Amino acid sequence: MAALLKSLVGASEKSARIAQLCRQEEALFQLLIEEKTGTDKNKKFVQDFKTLADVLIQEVIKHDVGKEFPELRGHIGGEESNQFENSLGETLVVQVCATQQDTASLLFTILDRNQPAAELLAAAIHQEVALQDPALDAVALAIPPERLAIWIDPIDSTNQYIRGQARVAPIDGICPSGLCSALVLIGAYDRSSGDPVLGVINEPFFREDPLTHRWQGVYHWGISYQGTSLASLHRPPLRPEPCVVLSSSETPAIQRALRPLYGERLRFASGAGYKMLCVILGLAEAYVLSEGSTFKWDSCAPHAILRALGGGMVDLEAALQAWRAGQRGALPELTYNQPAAGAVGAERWANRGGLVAFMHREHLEHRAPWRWKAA
Ligand code: 2IP
Ligand code: CA
Ligand code: CA
Repeated sequence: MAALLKSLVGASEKSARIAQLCRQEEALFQLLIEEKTGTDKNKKFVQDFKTLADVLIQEVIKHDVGKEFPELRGHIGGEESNQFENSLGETLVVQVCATQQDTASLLFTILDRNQPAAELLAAAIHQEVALQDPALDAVALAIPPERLAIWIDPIDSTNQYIRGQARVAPIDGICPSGLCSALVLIGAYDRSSGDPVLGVINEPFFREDPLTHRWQGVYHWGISYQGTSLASLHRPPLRPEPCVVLSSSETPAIQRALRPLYGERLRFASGAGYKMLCVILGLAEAYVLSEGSTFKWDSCAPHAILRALGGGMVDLEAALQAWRAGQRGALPELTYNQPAAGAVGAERWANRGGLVAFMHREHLEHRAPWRWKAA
């Protein structure tokens, strides 16, 4: 298990470096920011490049983890497909090739013959990531990889990633927007039960070094399997004045329903993964989302960490239905192995009933959806 955990953390570190590189290296940065000043053609190309950063990172994770754990091949899914349409309308398959040079040649054709960009990315894709983390080495828990499958969100909060605001003032520790909400999310779940088992959240833009202006990242992980829980973080306490974090596009009805319970302590932030991380870190007691705008790849990793720390993530609609039917026992936690019936495309994997992420069950009981007057 330690080997799989290390492999996923290593893959998240490599992903974070690629995400940082695209913002730090001039040749790549230009591709990202052209959107603000460029012509229509550039706009289209930048649109492509955003997608390319996502697609590439997902392929790197798939490649590296699949190489180490052949049992997982064919069971690693994510937000992106590896079919990528370039600015000329050609469909190309993005993949990690056998050598750095081959990858660079493939990227050269994808990136409109931009050699410096292709070489920088290929070098980052083929680099070795050495982890020095005694806490990871100490993990000894055997979970057969053939029982697991993986969901990847290569970059969550892509809009904030592209916008790239480095200095956004946090409100009680929570940044309403900015680069800090761009995260790499890798979650493993049990193929047969669908329960989340292992999660890694990487924050590539955790801190900017004041001298070098280079970004420093940080990662968090958690495992919850058959009664054993391990995590890189401690369970945060339930504060006497809890707060809830919401999407800035959350419906007015939900905001009105929550006001009596949280008073002024309603916080707003970008990024579904970031809001879940806020609950994991104890910056918010809950994240409530009333719409089906997140997907399995958004919630799997944070959910696994929440469970490792004694929290959870429930389907909001199912929770309301259960309450109305008088069932107050087991909570309808999200699961990860079944596509939504009748849906097509990405929608198959949407968390269609909305969700509530929480750390303390007693908090959920006291301020739960069933106590919302207007909901
Ligand atoms: C998005 C991203 C958005 C979020 C949306 C996710 O994923 O996390 O920020 O909306 O639900 O699907 P909001 O910020 O309103 O919570 P991606 O960036 O990967 O498309
Ligand atoms: Ca996402
Ligand atoms: Ca994404």
